[in-house]
Amino acid sequence: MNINLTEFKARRQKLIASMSEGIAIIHTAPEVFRNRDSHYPFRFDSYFYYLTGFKEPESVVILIAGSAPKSILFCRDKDIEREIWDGFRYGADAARETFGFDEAYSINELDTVVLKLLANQAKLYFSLGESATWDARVTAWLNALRAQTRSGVSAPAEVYDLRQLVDEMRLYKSPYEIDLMRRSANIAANAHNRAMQFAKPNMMEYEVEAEFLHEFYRKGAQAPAYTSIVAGGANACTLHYSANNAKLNDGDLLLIDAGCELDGYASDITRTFPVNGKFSAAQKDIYTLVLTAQHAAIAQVNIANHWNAPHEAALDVLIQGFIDLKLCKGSKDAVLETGDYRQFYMHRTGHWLGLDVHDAGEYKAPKSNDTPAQWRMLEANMMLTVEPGCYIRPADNVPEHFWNIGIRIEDDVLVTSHGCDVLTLKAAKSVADIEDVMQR
Ligand SMILES: [Mn+2]
Repeated sequence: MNINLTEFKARRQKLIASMSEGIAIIHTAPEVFRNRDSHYPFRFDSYFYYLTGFKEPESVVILIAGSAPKSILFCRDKDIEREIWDGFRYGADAARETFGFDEAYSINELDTVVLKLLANQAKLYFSLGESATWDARVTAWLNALRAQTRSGVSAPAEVYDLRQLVDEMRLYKSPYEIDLMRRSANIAANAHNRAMQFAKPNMMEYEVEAEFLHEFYRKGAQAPAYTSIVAGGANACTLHYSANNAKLNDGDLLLIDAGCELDGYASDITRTFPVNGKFSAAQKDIYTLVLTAQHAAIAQVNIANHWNAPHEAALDVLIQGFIDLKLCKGSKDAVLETGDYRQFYMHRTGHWLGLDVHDAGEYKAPKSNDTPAQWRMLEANMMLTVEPGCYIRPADNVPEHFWNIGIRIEDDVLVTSHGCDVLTLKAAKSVADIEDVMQR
């Protein structure tokens, strides 16, 4: 296995530098039973993975800041008997060497070693509240140290949320991360094109979903980045539709929100296309509106703008369109003010993207006591999605030819020093390109 040692070491060093003093404890995710003897596929914790590159369950990394900085891994023992059943494990020694830690121990030694490491540290960085099990375990360690006060041992007096420091780091993607995310985006974009070529009237939604799994796995992605939404016709108006078990009707649209995870990094793409390969007039009206809104939003992704500028641009286009198409009544300002547009567009226009599909990072700049929080400025190497949509459920105030049209168009966008870079352009998007791909 090829580990980018420099990358992961640099992340740990950067976090240690921003801690300035104290100790950080970061555990990976628990294994979860699906049913008797059978686990859900294991997915490491994103914070733990970000700092280690280590994918095995039952692992903890401890970082020590200050005059003698150190990174220490705790992991499962080498165990030939277990490896016969479950597969390869590094064991402490090989993991230390391969992943570039200063020290490594068996996870079975954590409770004893951690007390020595925690003793007399001023600050503890930990994701308090993330896991009740770990909260209790860390609390027990702190109490064990407090019980030794009379022998001159002290427990950390201050506990900080580790995530605040790491979230800021995760928000800015390194060249290594950008390269991975480009590859993740490419796999997903090709899968969307594949689905457009595959889908036909009278197929089931899950048949199209299977095309995504096929394309993801054969290109080396380890998993879908989230539960794929494959929503034909009216199902597209259910934002988090996941049943994927209905028939695709001639004349309906098919909305697919699907992306993959490659070495931990997510892609997140939505495309909407006609099941029979040809947009109807009403479908084309709404599709063109959403696409225009998306173009307007993407045009706002640059370092001169704050986080909310793309959303505001999309909303401006959508509201004008809703008025023109007689979906909303009144002036643009009035529709914005009353929020009447929410009948058709009820979500925001994007989110950060990275290890998590809804990635870590604040959307507003830290507030001080006297100024309210402001949307943070976009900066180079931030990665976000741009995904306006329009969902029209049957209603008395809606022209009937628009009923059950649900459309979302979503791309993954990197903020650059001179504008932005859309990573997912390969997935057909214009009416002409979609109809063309579907002909082939
Ligand atoms: Mn998304």
